[in-house]
Amino acid sequence: MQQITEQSEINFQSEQYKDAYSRINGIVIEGEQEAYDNYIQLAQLLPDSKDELIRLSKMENRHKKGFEACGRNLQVEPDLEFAKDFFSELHGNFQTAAAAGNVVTCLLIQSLIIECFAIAAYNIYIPVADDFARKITEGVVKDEYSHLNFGEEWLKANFAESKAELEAANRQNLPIVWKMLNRVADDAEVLAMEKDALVEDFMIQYGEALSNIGFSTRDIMRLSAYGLKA
Ligand code: Y39
Ligand code: FE
Ligand code: FE
Ligand code: FE
Repeated sequence: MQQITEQSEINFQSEQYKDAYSRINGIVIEGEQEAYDNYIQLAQLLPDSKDELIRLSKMENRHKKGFEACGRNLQVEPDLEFAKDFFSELHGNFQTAAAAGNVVTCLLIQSLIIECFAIAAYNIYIPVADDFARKITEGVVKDEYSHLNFGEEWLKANFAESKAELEAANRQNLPIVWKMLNRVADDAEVLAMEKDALVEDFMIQYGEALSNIGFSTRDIMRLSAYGLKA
């Protein structure tokens, strides 16, 4: 496939690659750190699932260490300041929801939106990654599917009571994902990650998740359309 050709053309040591990598690596390190924090907060909000959520938080901490090693391997300094700003809107919405006890919104933000974003990004990255980062990312993406699955199962079990809050949280947060994707598209392209492929993979994961939770095809179309207006 085309990716094989592209991969052989990638110079992981070029200044252009390392410059773009400093921001993308910063995003994944900060993202994993925030995911760790979010699962600890979710453990407090959902005492019945506390042990499971603490287990997920520990996986996020391992992911962070793995991606820090990827940056070191390429001699790249992650741009964590950029990354904090990159996540600030979703971060703020999660904190507001957590403070209000809106656990459904917290789950939509972390376990659906952010996990689907991670799965899409890691799936698209794996074929074009350097050998070291590919091995790390292959291990990480398997875990991310299990995190998405936690959110799906909980929301499926509580679908009727969660539906209205999910709709509102989707409307509030999905447009933010498109802004984030647009913001990172040029750097992703330098890493041979195509924006169209990221969007496609995200929409497939997110649509499947909404379907597994109990939304109809018609609902999924309507919910997905909020992103497009960003
Ligand atoms: O659950 C998780 O581990 C998610 C926090 C990690 C988010 C990773 C976000 C990846 C976006 C990278 C964008 C590259 C195009
Ligand atoms: Fe993770
Ligand atoms: Fe995760
Ligand atoms: Fe390309």
